[in-house]
Amino acid sequence: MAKNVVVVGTQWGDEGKGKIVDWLTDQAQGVVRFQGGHNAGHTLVVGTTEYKLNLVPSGIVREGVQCFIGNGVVLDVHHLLAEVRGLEAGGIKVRDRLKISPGCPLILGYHSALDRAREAKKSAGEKIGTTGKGIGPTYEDKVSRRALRVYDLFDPKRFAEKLAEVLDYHNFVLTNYLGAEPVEFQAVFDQAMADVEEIRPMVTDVSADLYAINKAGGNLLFEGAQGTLLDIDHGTYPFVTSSNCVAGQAAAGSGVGPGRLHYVLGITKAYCTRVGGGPFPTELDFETEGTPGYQMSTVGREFGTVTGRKRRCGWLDLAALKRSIIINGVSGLCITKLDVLDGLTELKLCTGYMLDGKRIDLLPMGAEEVVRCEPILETMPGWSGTTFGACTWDALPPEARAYLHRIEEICEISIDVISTGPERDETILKR
Ligand code: 2SA
Ligand code: MG
Repeated sequence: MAKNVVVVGTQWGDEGKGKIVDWLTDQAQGVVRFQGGHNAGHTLVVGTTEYKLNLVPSGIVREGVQCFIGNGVVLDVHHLLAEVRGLEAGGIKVRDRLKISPGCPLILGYHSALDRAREAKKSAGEKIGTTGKGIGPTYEDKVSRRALRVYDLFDPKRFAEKLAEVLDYHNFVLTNYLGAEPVEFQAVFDQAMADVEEIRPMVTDVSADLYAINKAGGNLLFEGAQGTLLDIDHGTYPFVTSSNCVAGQAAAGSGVGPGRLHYVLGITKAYCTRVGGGPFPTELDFETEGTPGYQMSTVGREFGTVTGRKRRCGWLDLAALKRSIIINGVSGLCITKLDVLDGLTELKLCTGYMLDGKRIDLLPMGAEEVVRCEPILETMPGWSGTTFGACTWDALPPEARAYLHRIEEICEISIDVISTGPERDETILKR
């Protein structure tokens, strides 16, 4: 029987989902993106080659695997085609393996203009720190039913009419409210039309295709982007992205019924990072040499893949992780980048918070309360040996095993996979 697996980030993104999706793709016939857009940055290492993907599902580096961009993804066609060409120049066949839903809302020039102008207008403490790719404004258009979608590209007359109307509205906002320059109709229209013939052969009925793969006994992998704590509903609102990043979105964002999601793998980095604004209860100083935060930042090479921004770093937050496990229905965890903690004399785990004088065990909803959370930290001994590249559970130092066991105990979940390096074989399958 087909088995469909959803891979989601349980933190603020950058948990190392790309590597795990690539590793699991060995067992899958289709890999599906179901939310987000080219704000995602997924890095994979295969042999000596490093791939950085934004829109193309991480399954693409395995020959023969079909890759799908579901209706839940907001699509910058121009960016996608550049990514496709880049991969093809590196010898990877993409076009006959990549399928795109006709229902994806299009990211067009005015979306990034709006995104950047909105951020510029905010005061320092209010800034979300978006990637500036137009993600939020495109989801706004989708929800307010004025978005142009992929299928609109194939009817230029209708496309032009809709574009004129929507641009009229957005240019009013850009010039009158945001104090920015208007966006020219012709430039947006011409660029969209220039991409039409290249994208057309890749557009298919994704929901039906995924159903057919399952019917033939094939397995699907759903590749989440960003992370649960950036989810538009459940994250640290308003410091979130504009899509649902939780596992349930795999169904709505691709047209697969929720009964066909069989296992949810929650990807959790052995510490926490966050890029952009918003509360982060376990945040550490990551700029002073010799501190644990500095080690996370430098050894972990914590820079945004899309924007190059330095990621903020902190201890693993189990009160936040527990919240993620609940809302995703996580079946098992995969701990990544354990090796980054190698050599620290002691480690801390956040087991709950003090909020307004009371102890709580779960991350509360929305930024306002999270800002007031004081983490309750439990100290554990570090390990002196290395975990880098370990391929078996027994090869891990006892203190590393104790750290992992403590996570399982507090979160009442099993760790099924441990990633100890970027390469495919630097992975421990625990159960
Ligand atoms: P947006 O652009 O509207 O989605 O930004 C809203 C918030 O979501 C965060 N966000 C991310 N956080 C971590 N990783 C992401 N992808 C890139 C990466 C980010 C980068 O893999 O490193 O390169 O900076 C990602 N995408 C969005 C964002 O920081 C805002 O806090
Ligand atoms: Mg990333």
